[in-house]
Amino acid sequence: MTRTAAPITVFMPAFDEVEAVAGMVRRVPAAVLGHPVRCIVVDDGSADGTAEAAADAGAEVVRFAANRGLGAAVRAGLAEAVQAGSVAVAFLDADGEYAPEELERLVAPILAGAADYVVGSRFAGGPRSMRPARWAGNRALTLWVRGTARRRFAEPGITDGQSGYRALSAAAAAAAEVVHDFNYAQVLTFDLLAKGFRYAEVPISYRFRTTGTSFVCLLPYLRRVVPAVRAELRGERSEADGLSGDPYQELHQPRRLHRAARHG
Ligand SMILES: Nc1nc2c(ncn2[C@@H]2O[C@H](COP(=O)(O)OP(=O)(O)OP(=O)(O)O)[C@@H](O)[C@H]2O)c(=O)[nH]1
Ligand SMILES: [Mg+2]
Repeated sequence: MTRTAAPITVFMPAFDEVEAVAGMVRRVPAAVLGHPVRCIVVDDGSADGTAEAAADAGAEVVRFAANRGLGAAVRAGLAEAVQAGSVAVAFLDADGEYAPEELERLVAPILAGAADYVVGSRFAGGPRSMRPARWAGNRALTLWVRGTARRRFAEPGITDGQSGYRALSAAAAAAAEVVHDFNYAQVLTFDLLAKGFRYAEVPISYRFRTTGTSFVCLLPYLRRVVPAVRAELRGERSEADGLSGDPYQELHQPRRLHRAARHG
């Protein structure tokens, strides 16, 4: 690796994940494909010591003073990665469901110049342990996302609409807009497809969380997600969601806990 290699930034949105977050941070590889890897935890107003555990494990921590939602956390992580001049940015849940060791799979198509937006698919043949109800919900929602992407954007290849493991090129990260604070899963995909970024999928492993509490509850989830997807497809941008004006405004609000060097 040369001293001048631009970093890959990996961030994990985390809300009350104290049991899992430190282990996840320690599993992030120090370098991938010749690029140093920066690890950031975006702490979404946790009250259980998540931010401190992440910092002690060596992550940089961006901390919201109060809980804002997964979409807001991902927006802030993307902005932080762009500001740092990252060659690629990846993000994954902090709850242990996805494997930091698989980072290279996600960023390789981006570094090879073959894709701008890579989604790790849990339904592409990798080892998977998922509860039946969650499997059914994911399959149904994926059919919706897949059909919409095919009709609206001529993208037929989506097999996992809700994956929590994704990677973006520097250009895609700079252009990405997450239209609501609650979530990013579907709206980020439609946003990037609408902007012409190249989509790719790679198989990943998955195992359902064994710690913490899930944020997904189907009906309330749909009540928030469906209107946001409609707004995204209509091209609407909401001031309340922080999408007008300064793209870095998210970063001016969170409090930085402290920075720690992860490797020594
Ligand atoms: N619960 C919750 N999680 C958030 C929030 N903001 C960020 N997160 C983090 O976002 C990630 C995804 O949330 P999860 O609750 O795991 O969502 P999920 O993976 O779709 O659902 P499960 O499969 O049940 O874990 C986790 O790392 C959370 O800690 C929030 O406002 N609420
Ligand atoms: Mg999860």
